[in-house]
Amino acid sequence: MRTAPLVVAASLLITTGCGQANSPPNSQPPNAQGQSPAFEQQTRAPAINSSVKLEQHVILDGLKHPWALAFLPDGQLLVTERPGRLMRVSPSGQATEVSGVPEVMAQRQGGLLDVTLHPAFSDNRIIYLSYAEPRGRGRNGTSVMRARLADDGGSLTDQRVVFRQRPAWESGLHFGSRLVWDNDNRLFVTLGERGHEKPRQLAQSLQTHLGKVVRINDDGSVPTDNPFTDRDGARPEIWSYGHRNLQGAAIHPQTRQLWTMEHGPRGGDELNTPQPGLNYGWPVITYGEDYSGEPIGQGITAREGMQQPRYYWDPVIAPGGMAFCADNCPSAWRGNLLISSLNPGGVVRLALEGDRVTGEERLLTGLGRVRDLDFGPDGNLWLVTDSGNGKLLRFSPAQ
Ligand SMILES: [Ca+2]
Repeated sequence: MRTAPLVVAASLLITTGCGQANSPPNSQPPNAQGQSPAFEQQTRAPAINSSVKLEQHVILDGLKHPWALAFLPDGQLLVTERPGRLMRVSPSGQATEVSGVPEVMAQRQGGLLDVTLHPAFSDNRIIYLSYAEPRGRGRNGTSVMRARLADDGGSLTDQRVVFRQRPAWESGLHFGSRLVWDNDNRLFVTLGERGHEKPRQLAQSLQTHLGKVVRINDDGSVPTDNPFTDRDGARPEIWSYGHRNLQGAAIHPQTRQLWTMEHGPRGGDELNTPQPGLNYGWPVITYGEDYSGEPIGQGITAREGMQQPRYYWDPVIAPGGMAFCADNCPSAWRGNLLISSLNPGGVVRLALEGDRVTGEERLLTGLGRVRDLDFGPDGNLWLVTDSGNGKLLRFSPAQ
């Protein structure tokens, strides 16, 4: 157990939509040449500008590569740090380490990743953690642990691993792994395809969990209405497939549909609304190109039976977490989707009409790498920056 020094909240007024903290979206040429969107405004939607005045509060600094944040009902937050710490943080920045987290493979992109509360947390105090789990012989894979947060908030008890991505792989790349609950208290887990050439192909194989969205019950069992429960040889946890590395997921506040963000190749980040049983194309179809400059596969962007992304970015935004602005967030952003960006950094705001993107704004780009964000019960925008001196920041509407 460790108590971090109280950080005096430092405030700074930022007006979004103008000044140096922002840059116009879509001002750079695409990486991949000769590719065309499948429909109008599938990429490079018109630039929009909300000019919301925000006050920045530094709640905590000195965090080691924070990956995720989650709000507790008492107003405190849980924050994961990728090297393997779970912190409980008061709104004023008093931080205490929570003991009992799983052993993690803390190398490259691996480590302690997402955290979410059980839908009935107020009654059962159960939380879920996703992480890169060492599986022996140099291999690892994404796993999900459920555990009870002790009444004093200082430790985890009753730990149980409820999901293991299979097969394990010798890789430090592409773990996913955002955790979100659907309307029926089933848990979506987003899973990467482990990054290398061989496992990449397995994003198309229903016999593996690589490059998939899976859906499980709160005890890890398989919901009977999952799409592949009757398919011979298919992993029954699979919800959708053909994904690359999804680190963002959220449930739409009105439609209650799952929305996801995934890291594509150079020039191919995607926004999707994954439907049960459907194929999202990776690595057969994709926008963008390999980091070597070579095409991915045959270099095609569309094929029958494979779903188009709702929206894509070339150049990329390197998306982390995402959150919808529902009812108590800044009114200029109502109904919008906010996405954290690792590169170029800051926050990407999308205006939506149904599931179509109608406008894009880049906010707070001066922050650098932002790994996760969410709107708090206070309606403020909270986020964590990804570095060895990572920060937990709160942005309130300026008075
Ligand atoms: Ca895709």
